[in-house]
This record gives sequence, C-alpha cells and structure tokens, in this order.
Amino acid sequence: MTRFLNLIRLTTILLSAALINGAATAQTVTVADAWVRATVAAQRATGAFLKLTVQGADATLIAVTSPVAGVTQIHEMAMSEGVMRMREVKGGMPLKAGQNFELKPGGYHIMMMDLKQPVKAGDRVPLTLTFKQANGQQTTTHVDAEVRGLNGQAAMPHGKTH
Ligand SMILES: [Cu+2]
Repeated sequence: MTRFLNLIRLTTILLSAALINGAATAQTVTVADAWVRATVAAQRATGAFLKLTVQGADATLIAVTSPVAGVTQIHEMAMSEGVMRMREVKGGMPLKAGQNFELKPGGYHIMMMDLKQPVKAGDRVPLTLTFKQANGQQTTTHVDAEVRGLNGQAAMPHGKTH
C-alpha cells in the first residue's frame, strides 16, 4: 500500500515537472515570409526580411545567424545628419506581445555581411533566430528564407512539368 502511494506521489511530481518544463519552453514568437535579397557577383552583403508575430509575453530578437554569412546583425534605419542611415540595433529588437512586426527594406532588417558565396534567386538560405523570452530563457527558431531577385520579387516559379 505504501509502495502504491509512493508511486502516485512520484507520478504527480513527474507530471508537474513536465508541465513546468512545457510552459518554460513554449515558443511565443512565430516567424513567417522570410526572404533574402539576391546578390550579384562580388557583392559581400545583403538583407534578410521576415514577419514576426508575438503572443503571450514580450520577447526580444537578440541574434540571427546564417551559415552563408560570416557576420549577421539586426539593423534599423535612423536619421543621421539629415540622411537615412542604417545602424545596428544594440541589445536586440524588442517585440511586444500581441503585435506583428515586419522586417522589410527601408525599416528593420537583418544585415548579412561577409557572405561566403553569392545568393541567387530561388536558393534557400537557412536563418537561425535567437529570442530572449520574458522569463529570461533563450529560444531559437530555424527558417529557410527564400532568395528573391534584386527587384524584391519572388523568382519565377519552376514549371511542374518538364
Ligand atoms: Cu543594414
């Protein structure tokens, strides 16, 4: 009987641990429509753009990495001496719960520098986004960004028949 009660207690503890763990690792940020601007030969930098939706609690986009870029920074556009310039966002991009954010040309963007190879329209570029959640925990999200032509349009879709 004692053994049976101990088993119940143990089960309860394990269940609680699972619930706490599940809550702590819940993703609150959704990434969509990720794309990277295609480069021409010898171009060493480009931009990545995407949409973020934040639910539940505030979060901060603190880092982005990609295997095709030696250096990746989060940039914002700001007026400096009467000229719009881009600069790195120090401390990450704050994301308010319940809001949608769009990183797009002319606004917040992901700056990919020290490119190891040209990125061509139709390629897919892996991005790893690191978020700091409201509880201080860091979570990562992986997306494959579509490379789009210099005019920002999607590459011509391949025909389904050949
Ligand atoms: Cu930039």
